[in-house]
This record gives sequence, structure tokens and C-alpha cells, in this order.
Amino acid sequence: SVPQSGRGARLPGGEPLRLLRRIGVVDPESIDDYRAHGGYGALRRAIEFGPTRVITELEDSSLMGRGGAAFPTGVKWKGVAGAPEHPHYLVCNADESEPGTFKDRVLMESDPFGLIEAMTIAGYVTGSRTGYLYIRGEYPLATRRLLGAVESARARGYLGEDVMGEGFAFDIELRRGAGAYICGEETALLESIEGFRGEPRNKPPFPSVKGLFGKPTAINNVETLYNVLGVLDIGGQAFAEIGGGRSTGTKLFCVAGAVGAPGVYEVEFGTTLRQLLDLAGGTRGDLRTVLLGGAAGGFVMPENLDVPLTLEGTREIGATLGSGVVLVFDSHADLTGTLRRIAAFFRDESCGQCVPCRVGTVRQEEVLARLERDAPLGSRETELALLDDLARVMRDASICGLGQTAPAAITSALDLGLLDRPSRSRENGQHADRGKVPSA
Ligand code: L3W
Ligand code: SF4
Repeated sequence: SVPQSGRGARLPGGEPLRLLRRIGVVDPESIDDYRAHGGYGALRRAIEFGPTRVITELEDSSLMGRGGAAFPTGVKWKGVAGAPEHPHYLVCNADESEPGTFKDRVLMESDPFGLIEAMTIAGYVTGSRTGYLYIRGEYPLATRRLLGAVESARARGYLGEDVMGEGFAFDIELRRGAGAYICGEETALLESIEGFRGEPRNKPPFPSVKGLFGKPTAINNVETLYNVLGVLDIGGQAFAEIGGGRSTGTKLFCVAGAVGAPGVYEVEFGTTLRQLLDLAGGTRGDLRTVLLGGAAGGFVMPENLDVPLTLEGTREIGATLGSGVVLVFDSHADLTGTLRRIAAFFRDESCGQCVPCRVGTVRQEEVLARLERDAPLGSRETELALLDDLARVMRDASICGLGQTAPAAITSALDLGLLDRPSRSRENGQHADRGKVPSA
């Protein structure tokens, strides 16, 4: 069961609008059951409205992308819909690989038709005949269920040359990733679909101008697309009343580490971090810190647990929501070891195309490994200063988000003094095996 919190706009039946509302309720292999639970109502409404009105509803809703960077969805779709060059493409980024993230997997495994319907709406609005669903290769169940959903939708006329007899064509192709984290970066993902190595392109031009095969492309995260169904279910203005400030709607968080009940939780934006942790069974042991936003995020100290989970609220304390990772560390956690493993992850996953990231990820892992062994070159202070210098160069000069955010958690730990003393496991004479980063 999935605890949910808050008030906010409701569906016509009185149920609060939740992304997880069909999880564990609907049969993921039955299009009839999906329809019996409200499925394909949003597509019908989109067709009644027409593309321009759907974009207006999205703009009214202030829905922002859920992949981590929070770009307005209405603006993105409007750009592609109005682009003079054709064909247009739609891409769903389902290459969920951020360490500690598993929310898209829950949605895709248990409500696959929801994603197929949302992609069909996106195709209709942006004028795309083909949608590519690029899914993480390590998600076999989600892949099987999505393939089944595509086949059922085709058989029932919800995909194909004449969708719902409404005179527009749209179909979906699935592409499986091969284990590279970088292919979740949108332009590397486009390269991968085109059959090239997954290496990011320089932006601009953004994909909405020059994307897949050089054509205007709308590329959205899985959770963003599910939210489009909600916007059409209750209307853009009602959607904008959920949450707080610029952060509208609900957000899925993947809570892991020292909590009573790790898992995926859905709360309205504006819920505090403390409330979220309470939903997840409360913290276990003495709370040391929370890594919010994942490997590319920042640490939140116990005195800041009342931070509202909004884009603005978290920014004020130097953190970020990222794609919704919440890693909780108790006082026994080996933070230096954890950060060294995060650095190793980025070193492994860097595509190697640009120097600041290719070399920077190696250097920061080396420094953290020395700190973990309590064997600094020179003093501990010079090592911390080196980490700070590396972070600056990587942030300012890397081509893509991987290199730009690879030092984020380390910088946050430096700012909060979390690396000022030798790692706890060394102090206790233990091997550094606590507080592991969940595997990607
Ligand atoms: C048209 C403009 N489009 C920006 C579009 C752009 C993209 C979106 C965001 O992600 C995040 C980071 C981590 N005209 C535009 C425009 N766009 N300006 O808006 O763009 P951007 O470049 O700001 O960010 P990004 O590089 O796409 C970086 C997060 O990604 N991250 C990991 C995420 C992992 C997952 C997962 O595993 N599920 O999501 C790592 O860095 O939070 O903030 O579509 O084209 N003027
Ligand atoms: Fe590749 Fe890293 Fe440069 Fe991104 S920042 S293009 S992952 S080397």
C-alpha cells in the first residue's frame, strides 16, 4: 500500500488526483480493466479540446518536467507543435538510472497503459506520428508489459493509422538501453536511438528545435507524461491549485536508507521533508543527514527537515529535488565512503567526451579514496580544497548534466562540513560498508 498525504483537487469521483491511483488496482495486462478505471478518458478529452487547447491547459497547470530540471511541459510541447520543419517526433525517456530512483519502474510495471495513453496524447498535440519509448534495459517486466500494452492498444485502434477513428496517426516503438547511464541524458538518448554511441550533444539547439534525426522532438520523462493525464482529468487550473508556488501537482519520491519503510511515496509539492520521512515509517537510529535529489543532489541536515519539498524551498537551503531521490543516513553511516562510491559511479558512467568530466570524475574519486583511507596527500584541508576546485571546473566546463552535477553531492558535503573529519568507519576500525548507494 502506498501512503498518500494532503488535500488538493479531486477527480470527478471525489478521489484525490494521484499518479499512483491505479497501482495495485488495475490489471496491467488488460486494456479493458484500464478503461474500466478511467483509462483513455484523457485522450478522448484531448481530442475534443484539440492541440491548442491542450497546450493552454498545460500552461495553466504550470506542469514542469519531472526528470530533474523542471522545464515547463506546455512550453516544450508548444515549441514542437509549432515547429515549421517536419516530421516531428515524440520520445519518452524511460531510461531511469539515477542511483536510488525506481519510481518510473513502479508506474510502468503496474500501469503501463497510462504511459501509452499519455504518449498518444503527446503525439497528437505535438503533431508526431511516431513515439519512441526508450526504456532502461534492466527493466524486463516493465518492457514486457509495455510491449503488451502497445499491442493491445494497436489491436483496439488506440494506436495506428486512425487513432480512435479520429483521423490522426500515431504509433510507438520501444527501444531498450544497454546499461549506460549517460543514455538517460536526452541528447545521448537521441544519439542512441539513431544508432550511434550515446554521447551528449551540445545544447542549444534544444531537441524541440533539432532533436531526433535532426527534427523537432518533444522528449519527456515518464512521470511528466503520467501527469499530463491528470491535467486533462481535472483541468489545468485545478491542477495548478495542487502543491505550492511554482511547484504544482504531486511528486513521486524514492525514499531509501535509514527509514522504517523504504519505497515510492507520492505527496503534493509543499509537503515537508519531515512529513515525507514520517510517511516512510520515520527515521531509524540517530539521523545524520538526508541526501535529497540523489547523486546529483545535496544534503539536508536534521535542523532543516521542515523544508517544503518545492523547487523554491529546496533551492533556499542549497538542495534540489532532482528526480526525487531521498537517501537517509543515520549516525553510523560512512559518508566519505558513500561519496567515494558516488564518485566511482560517475567515473564509470562518464562518456569521456569532454576533459573536465573525463578527468574530473577520476580525480575526485582518487581524493575521496584517500580521505576514506585517512591518508591525505598533504593535509586533509588541501584535499578538500582540491575537491572544491575540481567541482568548480566540472560544473562550469562540462558539456552535459552528468559532468556538471557529478560533484554536486560532494560540494554540498563540503559546504556542510560533512567531510571535515575522518570517516566514521575508520574511527571505529570497521570496513566502510555502511550507507551504500543503491545500485543504479
Ligand atoms: C526548449 C529551451 N527546450 C531547456 C529543455 C531541454 C530538456 C529540459 C531540461 O537534465 C537534470 C538535472 C538532474 N527551449 C530549453 C529547453 N529545455 N531549455 O528542458 O533541460 P536542461 O538542459 O536544463 O536539463 P537536462 O540536462 O535535460 C538535467 C537530472 O537531470 N539528472 C538525472 C536525472 C535522472 C533521471 C532518472 O533516472 N529518471 O531523471 C542528472 O543530472 O536532476 O537537473 O528537455 O531540452 N530554451
Ligand atoms: Fe560525456 Fe561527461 Fe562530457 Fe557529459 S560531461 S559529455 S558525460 S564527458
